[in-house]
Amino acid sequence: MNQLKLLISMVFISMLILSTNALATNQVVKLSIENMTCKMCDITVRKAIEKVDGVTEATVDYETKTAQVTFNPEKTTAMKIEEASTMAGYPAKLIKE
Ligand SMILES: [Cu+2]
Repeated sequence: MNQLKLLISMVFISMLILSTNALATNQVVKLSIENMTCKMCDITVRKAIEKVDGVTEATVDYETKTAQVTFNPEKTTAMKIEEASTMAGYPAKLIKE
């Protein structure tokens, strides 16, 4: 009986690991964005970030001067996303959490 329980929990744990790995293909980072002076700026920043190959989702918040970006770490890096925003005129910095 105990062995059965052990087996079930092992199967459960391996399933959990597999599903975590599937989710881990995408990474989410938060960036602080400088130079945004009006509501139009967040659209410009979002478009610049979305152009980066590997970015799947970007939301830019003008009020808090931050961006939340979801990307595939196999295709791009947080640094490239920072660069894209910076090149568009809005210096971005990764917020470490
Ligand atoms: Cu603006």
